[in-house]
This record gives sequence, C-alpha cells and structure tokens, in this order.
Amino acid sequence: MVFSIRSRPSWAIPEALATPETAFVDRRTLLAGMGLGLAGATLGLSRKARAEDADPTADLYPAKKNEAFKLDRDLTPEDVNAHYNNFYEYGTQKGIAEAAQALKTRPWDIEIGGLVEKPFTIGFDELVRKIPLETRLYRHRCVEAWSMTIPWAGFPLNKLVALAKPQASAKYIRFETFLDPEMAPGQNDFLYPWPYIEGVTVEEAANDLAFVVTGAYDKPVAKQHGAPIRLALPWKYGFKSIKSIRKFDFVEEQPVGLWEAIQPQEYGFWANVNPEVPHPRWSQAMERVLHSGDFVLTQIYNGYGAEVASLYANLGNERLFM
Ligand SMILES: Nc1nc2c(c(=O)[nH]1)N[C@H]1C(S)=C(S)[C@@H](COP(=O)(O)O)O[C@H]1N2
Ligand SMILES: [Mo]
Repeated sequence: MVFSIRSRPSWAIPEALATPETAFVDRRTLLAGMGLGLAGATLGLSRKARAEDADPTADLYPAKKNEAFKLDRDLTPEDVNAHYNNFYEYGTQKGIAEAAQALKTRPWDIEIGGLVEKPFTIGFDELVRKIPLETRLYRHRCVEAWSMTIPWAGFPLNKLVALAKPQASAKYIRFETFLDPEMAPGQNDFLYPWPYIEGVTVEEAANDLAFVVTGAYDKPVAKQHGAPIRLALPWKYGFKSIKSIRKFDFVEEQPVGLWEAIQPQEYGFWANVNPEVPHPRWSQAMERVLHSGDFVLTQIYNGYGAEVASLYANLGNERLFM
C-alpha cells in the first residue's frame, strides 16, 4: 500500500538542507524535479545522446524483462531521472548530467582481484557478453529521502562472483570507481577521499536482488547514471549503489565506503533502508517520489524485506540501518 500526501509535511527537511553534501540546488534541478523545464534540459543532451548510438553494446538492449520484479508505483520518466543525479565525481549538485558526458567509457577494463582463484582483467565489452542480461524494475531510495523507480538492465552480482571464483577466506567485495581527476573534475575536491569505494558481504552479493547494472531504459546505461557498469542494491540507501566500477576486490576486511570514511556517525557499512531509524539530521520515515513530488511512507528494506531480511537475522549488534 502506498500512503501519499500532496504537500510537504512541516517536519520534512527541504532536501537541499537534508543533503549531507551540499545546501545548494540549482534552479534547473528544481524545475526538473517538479517536472517543469524538461524540454530545455533535454535539448542540451540530445546531441551527445546521439553519439551514444555508437555504443558497441547497444545491440544487447532491450534485455528480456524479468516479470518477477513489479513496482507499486509508476516508473520515473527517463528525462526526470537523467537530470537528477548524485555523481560527486562531476559535482555536488543534482544537475551534473551535462558535466558527466566527459566520462570516457571506452576502453573500460575491469579488474577482478584479491582473494580469488586467479586475479584477472577483462574489458567491459567482453564481460557484458559473458552473462545474459535481463531488465528489472527496481525502486531506489536515496539516504536524502527522495526515491525513484528505474528499469535497470544487467545481471545478478552472483553471476560475476561465479566468474571471479572467490577463495573461502573472502568475506567482502570491495568496489572501486575510476580515479581520473582530469576526466572527472569533482575528484579535485580534496574534501572527499577519492576514488569512490563501496562494499557488501559475499553473502549479500549472493542474494539475487544484488544487481550489476549495464543498461537502463532499454539502452546502455547513461553516463550520469554510472556508465558503463554500476550496482543496484535496492534494499540499501542509494549511496551503496556505486557507479562506473573499475575494480571488484574480494577481501577479508570490511571495506570502508567514501561516505563512511567522511562521516562514520551518519553513514555506515550496512545502510539498509529503515523508516524507523532516522538519519542523525533528518527523519527517514517518508520519501519524496522524484517524478510525482508525492511523499510516501518509506518501507523497511525499501520493501524488499521478504528477499533480504534473513541476511541480517544474526547481526543484531550491528548498525544495520545507517
Ligand atoms: N561513483 C559514485 N557512485 C555513486 C555516487 C557517487 O557520487 N559516485 N552517488 C550515489 C548516490 S548517493 C546515489 S543516490 C546514486 C544515484 O544514482 P543516479 O544518479 O543514477 O540516480 O548513486 C550512488 N553511486
Ligand atoms: Mo543517495
């Protein structure tokens, strides 16, 4: 059931303030968020979008839809999603779509290493043809209390784990984004410990919901969404879904993500969605649906508890929800 109210409740902190990273939202982002001004915003991207037609993996889309994944709300229109992003490598505002077109996605080598049978490097174009792609409709809940719904395409992370052949001693997977401050000016911002790092347990990675994204909206995933390869972990806050991954390392020690490194009292390793555990600076009880502006009640594990709650049954002492 979706409980929805039209107006912003008085306790809800305006997103610009709730944002841990910035207190500034530019006008175009606001307009885009309200579903206005999109025509203008779209025009700016269309020329670059055409260059994308040359993507060597374009023939893989649309990928067959996995009907097991249903949504309780409309999909976020592509235009809204494509102009409202968190991608700190390209700036701390939501309107980074244009800047992110500077991301060079070919060649794109991916390193698979650490505690595996035999570390290897594989080109993205080769990897993406090794595993059948599927389309899944997922919800996405940002820790800043907004949400969206996306038709991702890709494959379960456990398929990549099977290719990697981890050793028994591997407890976690540590993901790493590219590091190239010339290509990504945000990486010149010394407030952040680049590159962006995230991690999950090997057990979490084995769960079918953990998804490696290579496409969205029936084509290769757009640069601003983390081309050519990112994660979607829909039961966790959005910052866990790392973009533009270069490295998958199987490790024994719990990885420390970029946000946890900066603000451990606000962002932890597990970061599972829970409406009853507030962020130290704002409530997580509700979320603003990006495309409608409606506020709806946030669900535990973002509504995916049936699939993932058992992963955490014996971790009672851990900070599971931040
Ligand atoms: N490399 C990298 N990955 C990232 C981020 C980032 O800044 N850099 N932001 C995260 C956050 S906070 C969110 S909400 C999602 C946003 O994904 P979207 O822009 O595709 O909606 O990406 C996540 N992955
Ligand atoms: Mo986020």
